[in-house]
Amino acid sequence: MRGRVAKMIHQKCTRGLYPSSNVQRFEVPEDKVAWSVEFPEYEPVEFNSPVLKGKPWADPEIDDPSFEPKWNSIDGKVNRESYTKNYELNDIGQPQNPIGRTGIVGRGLLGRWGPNHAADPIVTRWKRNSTGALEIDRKTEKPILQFVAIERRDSKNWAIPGGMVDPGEQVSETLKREFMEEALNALEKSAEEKEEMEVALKKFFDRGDEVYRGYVDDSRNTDNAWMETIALNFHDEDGSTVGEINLKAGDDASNVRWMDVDKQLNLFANHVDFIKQTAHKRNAHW
Ligand code: RP5
Repeated sequence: MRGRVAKMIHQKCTRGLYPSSNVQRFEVPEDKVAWSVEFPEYEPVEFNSPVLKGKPWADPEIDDPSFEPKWNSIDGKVNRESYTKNYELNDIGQPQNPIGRTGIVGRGLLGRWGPNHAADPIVTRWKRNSTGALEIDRKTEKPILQFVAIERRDSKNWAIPGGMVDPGEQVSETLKREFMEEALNALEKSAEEKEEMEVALKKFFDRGDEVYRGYVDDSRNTDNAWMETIALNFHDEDGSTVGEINLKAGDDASNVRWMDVDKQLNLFANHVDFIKQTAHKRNAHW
């Protein structure tokens, strides 16, 4: 999987404005993305968002004497390993993006130098008509899958309701927690309601199929900080459990809904690749 992942990505972070800023990326032509290709004109600006200052979830500045990260390792509670390969450090000791140039140096909006680990829960059910029968696509003659999509509050893009793995947190926990926060508005529920939700979802989230593990083509990536994720598919075959749950957007999501899976989907980062893998795995319409 590793080689294929490296090839298909880096399309959303090589030109244009860096998100939530006026900072322009140095344009990187496709054939100059790889570090192994000479690009003497390359002079990207540095951007470290002020929102990172003093945040408990963010690393200190790279030259902070108290900062002694263990690169390419599990560093205490922080996973600094990359799913792609061992990344290198540049001549001032910053991790180097394993895929290549992004037109910007520093951390941008990302908390960690190097890999920033996320998890993406792909919750699916079959699309059904009013009688409960499966809806079949006329062209591909395959049943249509639906997944729970959220609209991100930051970019307004539709996306899988994923989120960052907290320090020391198990990925299986992140997957459930992010789904509950973004697609079920768990942060605004009472302790009792949350407990009920946990019980109802526990079994469902116990069994997931991994569809992706690797680098994410996220518009926040920089030459020294980037997103990586594990995406798991949780499928409700007869639509009787999560397929019937009451969705409500919360936390970083401004909207939530069941979305039909189709190759025309336009989603945040390279989430469409994860959905495509899911459709193939379930032998669904694509
Ligand atoms: C993407 O950003 C991941 O695939 C995941 O969906 C998301 C995590 O970042 P936040 O939603 O926490 O901003 O790269």
